[in-house]
Amino acid sequence: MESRINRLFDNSEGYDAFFISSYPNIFYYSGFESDDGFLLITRERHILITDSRYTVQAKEQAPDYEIVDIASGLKSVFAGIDGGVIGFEDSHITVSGYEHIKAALADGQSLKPAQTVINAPRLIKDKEEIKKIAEAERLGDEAFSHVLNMIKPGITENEVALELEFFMKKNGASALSFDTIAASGVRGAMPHGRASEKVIENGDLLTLDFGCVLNGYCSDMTRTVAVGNISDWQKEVYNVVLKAQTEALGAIVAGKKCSEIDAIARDIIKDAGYGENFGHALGHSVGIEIHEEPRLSPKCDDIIENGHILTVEPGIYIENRGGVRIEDLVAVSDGRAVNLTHSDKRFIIL
Ligand SMILES: [Mn+2]
Repeated sequence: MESRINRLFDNSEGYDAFFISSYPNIFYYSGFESDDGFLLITRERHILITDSRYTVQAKEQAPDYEIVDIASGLKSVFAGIDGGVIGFEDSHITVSGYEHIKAALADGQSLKPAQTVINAPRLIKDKEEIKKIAEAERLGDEAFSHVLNMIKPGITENEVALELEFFMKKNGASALSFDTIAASGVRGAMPHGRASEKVIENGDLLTLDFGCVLNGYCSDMTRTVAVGNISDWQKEVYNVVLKAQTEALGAIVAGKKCSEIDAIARDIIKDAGYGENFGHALGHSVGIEIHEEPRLSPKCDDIIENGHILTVEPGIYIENRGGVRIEDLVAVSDGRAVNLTHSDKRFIIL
C-alpha cells in the first residue's frame, strides 16, 4: 500500500492530500473492503474514517492506517492534517457530498478535482495484482469447462448461467464481475444479452460472457459454442471472429497504440464483409473494476505498457440470426501479451 501511495504523490504535483471515497480506490490504497468510509491521505498520515460497524474489519484489512470513527466528526480529521490542496474524486462524489466535505475543511484548505490523478496508479498492475487477476481468470476457465458438460438442447440460458455462477462462487468467488451473458440463437445478436428463460435449441450458437471477483479482482472471458447441427454461415462467422481475435491478440506489444490493436481486428472483420456487425470496442482493461482504462478502441491513443491488463473481444452480431464473440484476457509483461485465458478457442460443437 505504501508504494501505491508513494506513486500517487510522486505523480501529483500541486496536491497536498487526497480524500478518497469510491470503493475501488479505498480498496486499492488501503485494503479496506468497503465503501462505508473515506481515506484521507497525506505523505505522512494515512487515515481511514469509518463507523463503529467497521472498526474491527478496518484494523484487520488496513493495518497501515489510523482508524478514525466518523462520530468524532470530519472537521476534527481535516483540522489534524497540514494539507492545503486536497484532491477528491470528482467523478464519484455527489454535489451534496462535496458541500458536506467542503464545510468540514479547516482554514487554508481547499478541494481540487483529482479523479484522473487518483486513478492513474491503477492502470499499471503490479505483480501481486496480475497474479490475482490470473487466478480469477483461471476460475472462469474451470467454470466454463464445467458447464460444457450440461449444454444441450432443452435447457435454458438461465440454467447455464446459474451453473457458471454457482461454480465460481462455490470455488471462492465473492461476487460476479457483471451479470452473466448467455445469449443463444437470435439472442446472440445482442452483444450484452443477459441470460434469459430462452430454451437452447438445436442449431443455436451460444455466447457465454462472464466473470467473477476473486480476492478483490475481476475476471472476464467469452466463448461461443455451437449446439447440434451447424450451418455454414455460423462456421464462417466464427472463423472470422477467431482470426480477428488471435491476430489482434498476437499484435499486442508494449509501445503500440491501443487504437492500432483495435484496427487489426476491425479490418479483418471489415474485409470479410461484416464491418457493420462489429459496433463495440475491441477491449478494455480489467482490475478491481470490470471496465478500467485503457481501452482497445478506435479512439484510444494510450500506449500499451508493461502492467496493462487488456481484454481482446471482437464479435459479429447479425440481427435475426445470431452472433459470435470470443474474449481472452491478457497481461502485458516483459513487453508482450501473456494470455491469462486458457479455454479452447476452436469451434466447439456440442
Ligand atoms: Mn469484457
